[in-house]
Amino acid sequence: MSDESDYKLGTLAIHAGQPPEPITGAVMTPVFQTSTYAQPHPGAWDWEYSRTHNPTRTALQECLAALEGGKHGMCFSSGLAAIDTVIRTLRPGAKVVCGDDVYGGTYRLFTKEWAEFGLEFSFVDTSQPDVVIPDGTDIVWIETPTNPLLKTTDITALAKKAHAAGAKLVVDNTFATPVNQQPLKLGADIVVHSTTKYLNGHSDVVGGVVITSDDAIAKRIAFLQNAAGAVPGPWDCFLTLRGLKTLHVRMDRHKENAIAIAAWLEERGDVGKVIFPGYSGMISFVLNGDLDAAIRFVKATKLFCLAESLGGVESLIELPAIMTHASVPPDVREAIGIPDGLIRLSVGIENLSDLIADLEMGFAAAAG
Ligand code: P1T
Repeated sequence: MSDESDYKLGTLAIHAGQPPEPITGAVMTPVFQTSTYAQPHPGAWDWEYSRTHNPTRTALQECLAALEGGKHGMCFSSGLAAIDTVIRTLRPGAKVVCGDDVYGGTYRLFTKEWAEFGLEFSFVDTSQPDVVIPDGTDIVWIETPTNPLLKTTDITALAKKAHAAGAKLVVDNTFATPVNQQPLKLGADIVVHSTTKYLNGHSDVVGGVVITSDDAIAKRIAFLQNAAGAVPGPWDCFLTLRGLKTLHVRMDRHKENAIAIAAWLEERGDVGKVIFPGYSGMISFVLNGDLDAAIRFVKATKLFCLAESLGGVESLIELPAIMTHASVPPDVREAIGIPDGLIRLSVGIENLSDLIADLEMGFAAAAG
């Protein structure tokens, strides 16, 4: 294709990394459902083995890198596999400063697994402008907005502090998506995503990606992608590419619905607190009432399906303390302000009036 760097995000989502297939001219990137490739001569190959390279995966990687304004993209079999691979580049004694409100599975991987291998993790609220990054830190790891409290961090300011301390800044951009923020352009060194969420957008694939413009980091991640092998299959890459094509359109509608629902929640007397950063489709709120009322609420909605995950076209509802963040110990949850009754909504792209009527059923059930 012509110079992709000139294209806007919606065009890149549909075209980047996806020229027509050269043999047949197929407009859609085929599913190269093969584990291996014929070699014309021993050891002479363009394509060797699908753990190392697969054309469907390459198309997805190039498209995702383009969307984040990065040079290199490496896809993984889940968001956590992508996160694990970035941490795997560290060595015992390395220091990671992590945002204090991150996905429960990320917290679990860091504290229950990697801490056992001599990596040191500390958790701080990076949304505070006066946050200090100690010298000698290797990685600063953030989500912005965070999961589930939707706190936001000034990426540009934090990147400067991280670099002054000798650290790389990693941003998990799953909640915002490149439609709303492109961390590499703001100074971050690495972006990770659970592509399971908004990027694929249809709740039918689990996947992840690491994106960077730093050649040395990319070389190391690509080595580990092949050496450790947590790669996605070609069919999952195809589905994710297909989902990506509508990312910009979906995100507009998620935002439109979420703005209206957040405003509607704010007006209600039976809601204690509404957290909504103003974009994307994620809203967290605290119901006036006890945990049982919150449980009645999440069981009563129909369109808002009671399920973990987020970012699909369909609306989801969940209780982080019992579900996505159950692996964060209760005292830690309390310290960072995740009440047991916090309800997290992933607002989908259904019709707004139906979603509001559905939430009304939740409020009626909560009131008992
Ligand atoms: O589920 P997986 O594709 O492995 O991605 C893990 C992950 C990474 N980063 C963020 C910000 C996430 O929210 C997740 C997964 N989150 C959920 C399943 C959830 O319901 O919050």
